[in-house]
This record gives sequence, C-alpha cells and structure tokens, in this order.
Amino acid sequence: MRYDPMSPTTLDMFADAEPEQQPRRERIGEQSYVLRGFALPWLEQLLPELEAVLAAAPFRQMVTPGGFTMSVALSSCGTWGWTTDRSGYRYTRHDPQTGQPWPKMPQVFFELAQAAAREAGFADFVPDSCLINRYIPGAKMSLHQDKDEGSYAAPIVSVSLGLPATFLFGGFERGDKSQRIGLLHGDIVVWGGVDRLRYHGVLPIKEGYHPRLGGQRINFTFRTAG
Ligand SMILES: O=C(O)CCC(=O)C(=O)O
Repeated sequence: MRYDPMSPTTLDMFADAEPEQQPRRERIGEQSYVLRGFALPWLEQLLPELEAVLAAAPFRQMVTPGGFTMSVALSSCGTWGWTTDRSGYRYTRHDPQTGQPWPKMPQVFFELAQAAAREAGFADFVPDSCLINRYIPGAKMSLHQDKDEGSYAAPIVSVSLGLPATFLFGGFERGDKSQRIGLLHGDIVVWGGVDRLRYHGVLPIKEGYHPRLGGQRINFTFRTAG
C-alpha cells in the first residue's frame, strides 16, 4: 500500500526506511528527557496496530469548551480516551462518535511507553490511555498543562512520528519562557515528577512529506488517566 495524499491516515508500510538517528538521551528538565530515535526500532510493529486502532476509532476534529474546532485531529486507545466538547475536557471509556469502548491499547504501544518511561527514570509506568494526535501542515497545539488525569504521579510519554515538529516545553505558568525543541520521526519526550505540570505545546507544522507517513505528523501521548 503506497501513501495516498488524499488520505493522510493511509500509512506507507513499505517505503524505504529513512536514515536513522543515533539513539541518545537529552535532558530538558529536572525529570524530563527527549529520547532521540527511541521509537524507530518499534516502528514496524507500531504502524499496523495504529491502522487497526484508527479503523475502529477514526480521527476526528473535536470542539473545545470555548467553541473552537481543534486543528489537530484526535483518536484514542486504551481504557480511557481524552475528549473535548462544549461541556468540557474529560476522559471517557467510550468513543463518543461510535458509542463503543475505545479500542484496546495494543501491547506494543504499552511496551514502548513503558520502555521509554523506564529510560527516563520512571520505572513503573502503567499507561491506561493513549491519545493519538494527527497534525497536518498548519495544525498546532497551544500551550497547555495536562490536568485532567486523576493523579499526577505518573509521567507523560509523547511519541513523535512523521513530519518534524517544534515542541514547546515551558514552565509552570503560561507566560513562562518555553524551550523550543525540534522533534523528528521516532523521538520521544518524557516528563514527570517535579516537571509533570509543565506547560507544553506544538508550533504549526510546516509543509512537508515524510517517506513513511506522508504529509502528516502523528503523536501518541500516553498517560495514566484513571
Ligand atoms: O503532539 C505533541 O507532541 C504534544 C501533544 C500534547 O501536548 C497533548 O496531547 O497534550
């Protein structure tokens, strides 16, 4: 199956692999790291599972409580899926679009999230939610804190695939200065502990074409929500 530009969720499983980055760990906060290229060895297992999740829970653009349609399209897997509508932000057990439980989190997703958390010093991460964000060029995510989870004890593990992004990693107030961190296909950001409530966001994605994922960036955000 080749990448179809009319269908940005169609994944090209057979394109030549791009040159791989050297794996390395960069510290961006007291308990925060970028794990360069960490997801690359998992890719061949991740992409077919992603397609299966999206077949059951397709991407959709959700509306914020303020009435704005998000530029990023969302799906989820795991026990809990993050959703937003006019009545607020929350986690639900069911996909509001289909009425079905969110698709089960594929084992390989769970194992990747655990391995990345361990590499960043969080030994016992048990994610029960994987938000799947799809960015097409121009899509962005404004600075925000992740505060809808029942506890902030667990870290956040955020996997980047496809087009590059500039990740903003800020402080504990919206107005604090943010670091601008370039993220490439296969990079993972992990933050938790004293850094768990840091503001973060993504600048508008630039036009481009990725050999495996086409004209889009996919992000998996793993959290313990329940
Ligand atoms: O796409 C990303 O890298 C970040 C996603 C994010 O911040 C979120 O889903 O809360």
